[in-house]
Amino acid sequence: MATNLDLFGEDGDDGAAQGGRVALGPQSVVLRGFALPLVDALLAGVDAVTAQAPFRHMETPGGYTMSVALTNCGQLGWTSDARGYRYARIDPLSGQPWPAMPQAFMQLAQAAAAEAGFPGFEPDACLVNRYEPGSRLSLHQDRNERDYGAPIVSVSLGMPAMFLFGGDQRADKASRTPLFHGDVVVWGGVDRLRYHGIMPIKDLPHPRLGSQRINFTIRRAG
Ligand code: MD3
Ligand code: FE
Repeated sequence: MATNLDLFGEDGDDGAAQGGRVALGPQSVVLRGFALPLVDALLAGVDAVTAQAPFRHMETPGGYTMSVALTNCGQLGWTSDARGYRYARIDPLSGQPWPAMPQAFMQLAQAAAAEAGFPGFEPDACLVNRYEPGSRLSLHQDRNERDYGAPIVSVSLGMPAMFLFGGDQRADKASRTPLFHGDVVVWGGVDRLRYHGIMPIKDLPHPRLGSQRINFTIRRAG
């Protein structure tokens, strides 16, 4: 019997059922459904953040507009413009500090990090991404954070996405793993600088969030 959801056809490993643990690499793991008990509080947190710092499409240094819309909360927020990528204390749109990190984000991130073998995680930044059908994130590394010793915790809500996980070089072959509403992924250690991305999002409307996917990544940036 096929027990796993097969939303993506033949070439994806849909992983374990809800509640499972799927290793993506030596020090990265998908915690299926780990965020489900906290979804109400997490969505209230996203609403509180975006009321103060709305989603916006940033420009890349190369002159493109990102298809993913983003915002931030916490002491530091990731921004991109013609001058480059960086973390900043002030939201360039409002001229104000980024909204505080909701308590539920912090609580979930610390619990997930500990569960994945990274106790004592003290995040200071959270990048919130919003995908609409067709939005994608091309292969990249996350290297604007000061200390690569800290893990990154990611929470997926809404429509599913196909996550691409490559190696330490852009040309390394990437594996594909679907991420579903409520999944939490923790990346650290030897996997921290691996290339990764998100394939164009299919329009499979989610009962709670409609035609969007929200992903937020909780980090130690400073
Ligand atoms: C693997 N976001 O915001 S989360 C990003 O679903 C980003 O929105 C994707 O890549 C998303 O930078 C993927 C997963 C993620 C985040 C950081 C990583 C995977 C990572 C850092 C190192 C290795
Ligand atoms: Fe990334």
